[in-house]
Amino acid sequence: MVFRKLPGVSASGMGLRLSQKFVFLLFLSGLVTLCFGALFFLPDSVRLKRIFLSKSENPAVTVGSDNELSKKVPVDQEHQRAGVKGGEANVKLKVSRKPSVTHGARTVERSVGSRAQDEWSPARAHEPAARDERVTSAAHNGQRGSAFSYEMFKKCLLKPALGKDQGKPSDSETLQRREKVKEMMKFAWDNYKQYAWGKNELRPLTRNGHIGNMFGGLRGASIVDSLDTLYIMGLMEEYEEAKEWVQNNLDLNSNGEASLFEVNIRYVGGLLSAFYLTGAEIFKQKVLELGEKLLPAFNTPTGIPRGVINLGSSGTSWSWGWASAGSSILAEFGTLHLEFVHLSELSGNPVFTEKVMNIRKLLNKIEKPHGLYPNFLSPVSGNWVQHHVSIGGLGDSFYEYLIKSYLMSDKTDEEAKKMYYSAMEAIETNLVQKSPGGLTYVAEWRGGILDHKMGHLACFSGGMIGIGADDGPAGQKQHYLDLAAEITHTCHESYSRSATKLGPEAFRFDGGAEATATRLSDRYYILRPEVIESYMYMWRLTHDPKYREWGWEAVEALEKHCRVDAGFSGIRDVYASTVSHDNMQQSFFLSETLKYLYLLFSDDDLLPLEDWVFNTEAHPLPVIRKRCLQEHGTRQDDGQTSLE
Ligand code: DMJ
Repeated sequence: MVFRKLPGVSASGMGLRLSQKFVFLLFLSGLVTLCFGALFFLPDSVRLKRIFLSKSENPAVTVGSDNELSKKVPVDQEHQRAGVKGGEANVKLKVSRKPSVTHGARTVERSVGSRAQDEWSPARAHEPAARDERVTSAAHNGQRGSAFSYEMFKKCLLKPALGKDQGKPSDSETLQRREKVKEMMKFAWDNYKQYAWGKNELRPLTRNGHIGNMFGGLRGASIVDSLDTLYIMGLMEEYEEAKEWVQNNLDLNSNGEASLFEVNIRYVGGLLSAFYLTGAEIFKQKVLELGEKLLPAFNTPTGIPRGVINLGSSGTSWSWGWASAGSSILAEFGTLHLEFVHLSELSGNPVFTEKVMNIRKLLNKIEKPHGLYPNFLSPVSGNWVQHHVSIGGLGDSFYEYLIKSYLMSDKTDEEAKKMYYSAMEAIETNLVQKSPGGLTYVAEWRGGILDHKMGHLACFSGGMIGIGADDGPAGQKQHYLDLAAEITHTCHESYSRSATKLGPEAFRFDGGAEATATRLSDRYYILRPEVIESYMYMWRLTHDPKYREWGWEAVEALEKHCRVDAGFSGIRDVYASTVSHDNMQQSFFLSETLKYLYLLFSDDDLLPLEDWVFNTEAHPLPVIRKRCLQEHGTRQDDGQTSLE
């Protein structure tokens, strides 16, 4: 007993008064808590941490279980959430750490018709190197199913991926505009290469690279995001450099904490589309390896993944600290379907499809207020956490993936179709508004109260509603096309009402505002694609020349205000005629903004919409024509990886 030796302290009760003992005990327990808490901030590799905080998995829990995790260990870490269709850029965030559990899953199957095509080869057009047809996926643990054949896949496309002449438009003005966009891509790429090679994004003012903390230690986000854009633009030298970097330098053995959503849409989406367009085996190998690393995120009581995952061997996952009560975000867990179905297609392993079908099953079953899907859901209880509904940030790409799942299934995924059109009906009834000035917009909904605001992110919805127009309830096609055109018009107004002719992050329809930002904090533009994305779809659907004109206005504005000496930069205030740059060339500028502009000025046969759906980062993924693939013998044991 250390106190016995202290001078003036007796052994019996140590001579301390009761209140002194209490203060001392309080101090002691505080010290112990502090030491224990400090363990969480040590790197995973520290032995002490592994001893005290073992990341053991919890036993399996079935879907819909309400069991709270007994081993929950809350701790906060700083995280940054940027560029999520469901979130704001450059906001410092906290995540709370929790252990994971496993859950059951289900296998589904689908069959479709198609037309074979074997007279073309995009791989041959742009990819002189011989393809390695080895099937690496079978070597992965726990995988079932047979080999994926790239040749067979190509036969099941209706049209050549790159069109007759790489989508070259016949009129000279459009061709010139397309060339301009290609030059912008080359400029953005060259500067990234010169100043930020291997980092995630370019900082064009300071001429250095940005790594950030969204990708869990993965590097080269701009490279992976650019592969398909370079390829379709015919920038083959640059594409080869990018491919070589993926081959030699894309290290997936990182041990950092990543956004599941961001890694999925940029890395998984980018690698998948690069593989489907080129047939280069390296992309398939990498994407299957990465896909497996994402699976532990689904180990929750409900199978709804958490937002943050450790890409290392622990596979531990967390919810974003800023999300109410440890919830998962609709736009994050609802934006995995397209990529995961393709991971199953390529690997022959049904587990990826099972994971996303399980999410869908829960969403289908759960009660929805007024038929709407709130943005926050508990991955533990499977219940909504609060009633904020938005087709912009936090909700957006969930709706996009419903209709695109249907289209990507060659229109066989009836469940996705039904969910999409019911959601649309609820959105129209509850959120779609007309401003006093006659602009149609989609408001946000907070427990029944409307917030008359539309985010830049929500502007993708013009294109989404447009591509969904064909397959809605009978007699609704024109209605949906009109709605799509009206929303796209409103988003264009948000651009044309600013000094720079670029749109703000959010614009409002209250207090006299009509499609303008009323708050200083909403005035920035970070090279986002959504408005241009809608122009591209609306052009393809209507061929109304105004969409190409609007796209060209955007090109001119980007050139004038965002182009700097060493790349492109976002701006802080679209209403200021003297701009202030944010020093960031976002990777989605190369993967989305410039790609959609290039497609807008190309013929429709470049990545035809009959064959390709774009993931939310604009990475084209092919429609899966199950029956055709079966007829051509793509697999021996079909049915393990598809939807019915
Ligand atoms: C991109 O990463 C994707 O479009 C995502 O869905 C939303 N945010 C950015 C672009 O704004």
